[in-house]
Amino acid sequence: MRATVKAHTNIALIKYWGKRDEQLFLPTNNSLSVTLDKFYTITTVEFDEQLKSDQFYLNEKQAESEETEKVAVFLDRVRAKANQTIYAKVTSKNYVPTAAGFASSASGYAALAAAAAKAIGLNLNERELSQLARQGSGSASRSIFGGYVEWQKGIEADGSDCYATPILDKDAWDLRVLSVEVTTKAKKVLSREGMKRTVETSPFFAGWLEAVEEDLITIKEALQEKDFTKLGQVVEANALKMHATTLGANPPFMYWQSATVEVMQEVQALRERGIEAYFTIDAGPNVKVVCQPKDEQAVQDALNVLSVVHDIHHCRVGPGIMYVTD
Ligand code: 2P0
Repeated sequence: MRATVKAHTNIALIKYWGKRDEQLFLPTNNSLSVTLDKFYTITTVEFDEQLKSDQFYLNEKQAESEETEKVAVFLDRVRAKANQTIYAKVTSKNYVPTAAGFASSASGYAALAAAAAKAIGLNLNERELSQLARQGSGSASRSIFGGYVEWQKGIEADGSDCYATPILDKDAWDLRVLSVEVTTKAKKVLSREGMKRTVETSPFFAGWLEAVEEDLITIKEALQEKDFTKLGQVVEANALKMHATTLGANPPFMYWQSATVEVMQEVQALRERGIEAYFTIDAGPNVKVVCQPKDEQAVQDALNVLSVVHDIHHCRVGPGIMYVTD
């Protein structure tokens, strides 16, 4: 009753921003991501009759009780599916630089879902795993798959039609994502809290929902045609629209810092110099820059000059979940 899974993190090119059901993690809109090869989580789940409660070890230390409780709640879903009551020991290692602003929850819950399901003897396909991972963290639904992935919001109240599907294989289009870590000061509003506040209070949220439909059509065309300009333009514009909703929230908030804006402006200046790169930003101050392989070095050189840039991580398109034999 033991299994180990490796899952990679992903970056949304069209953002997940808003839930229609917080318990089931059902989103208000479809999102589209690319899985990244550089950052991942490896998780082992072992169900054991001897245990009196679930145990969670993260990066070789016993996790805090709050995190262990979240994992236990997730395992309750797995146990309910399998008609079991047995507790588990979960050992997880994150190869995700938290300072780089990548949510380890995406790779974390994708790995946990697949390892727990396998260990308890549930024979779930990838679609079912995506639905399960979603109930730990929304973006984890996309990390089951490699390459370019769309998460379908679905319309059913029970989430039965809400899962991710692969759109384009990882080897179909070699794009690069530079994760640009900037100097940070402010505390951030957690994405879960930020999206809730935006849904409930921002008058711009209705505009976001309308715009995202169009952006999804555009990006899927770009992926089909491998049209990088089309892709980059819609990626950057979509991120800006997501962030615009936060300014209308009550109380208002913003994820950008001055360093964030400096990087954004440098990316735009690069384009004026003929180097095609586009940015996207998640619920934090760091910036991810998307470019083609031929321009990766030039983008890196330009960003490295900025004093606000701490570190740059280079990512390629990554694979879906993998079962690891001990
Ligand atoms: C995304 N983000 O599509 C968006 C863009 C942040 C900005 O998914 O509440 O950790 O666990 O479902 O998945 C980060 O939020 O949120 C996120 P929950 P999650 O990647």
